[in-house]
Amino acid sequence: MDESKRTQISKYLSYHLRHRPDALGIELEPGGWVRIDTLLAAAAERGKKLRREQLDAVVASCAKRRFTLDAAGGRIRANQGHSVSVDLQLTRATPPVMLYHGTHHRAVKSIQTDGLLKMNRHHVHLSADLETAQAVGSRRGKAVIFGVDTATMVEKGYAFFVSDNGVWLTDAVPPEFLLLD
Ligand code: HQG
Repeated sequence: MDESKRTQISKYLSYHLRHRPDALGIELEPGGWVRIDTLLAAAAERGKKLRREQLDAVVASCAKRRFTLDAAGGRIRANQGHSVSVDLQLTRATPPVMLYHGTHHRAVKSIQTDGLLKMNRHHVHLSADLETAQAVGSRRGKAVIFGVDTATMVEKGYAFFVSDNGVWLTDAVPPEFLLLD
């Protein structure tokens, strides 16, 4: 399978597992899980030919590890990034003392005023390293990177979660915890 086919399948899976399971007539189980045979059958009914080997190859080759298969290999989920209401069964974790959020320059003023908001996802997404924050921020134009003083946030009782693919998640980051170079 070539790169563009993999990207196309990855987008198809992200769209349905994070945002529109209803478009396939399926429901996410707690944790965001979907039975793979149900998913493939629903896709086939709608004219989308997707084979189990292709799905496995996309899951295995995704550098961002967007998807996880359960231990038995019967179910798949997106690790984060959902907009549909689902309990991802995340466990609370203590983050590194500083995390990063990459955004585009047009959002900076608004973020400095209102802090980081989850917008239409479940959480604010934060990265443990600058390179990832840079890549996330450059998706929509010139990237600007905020540091997040997670040490102080933890002291004050804010909750953090980490997804299976290492993305740090929290409800919101008020402006007083944001640092900009
Ligand atoms: C911005 C991708 C104005 C925020 C990425 C971001 C990531 C504000 C946008 C993952 C704001 C939301 C998540 C405020 C936040 N005023 N703008 N007060 N607060 N924003 O896509 O973090 O490829 O929902 O800075 O790589 O960009 O999907 O979040 O620019 O890991 O796997 O509002 O999505 O991964 O955008 O990206 P998003 P994000 P995938």
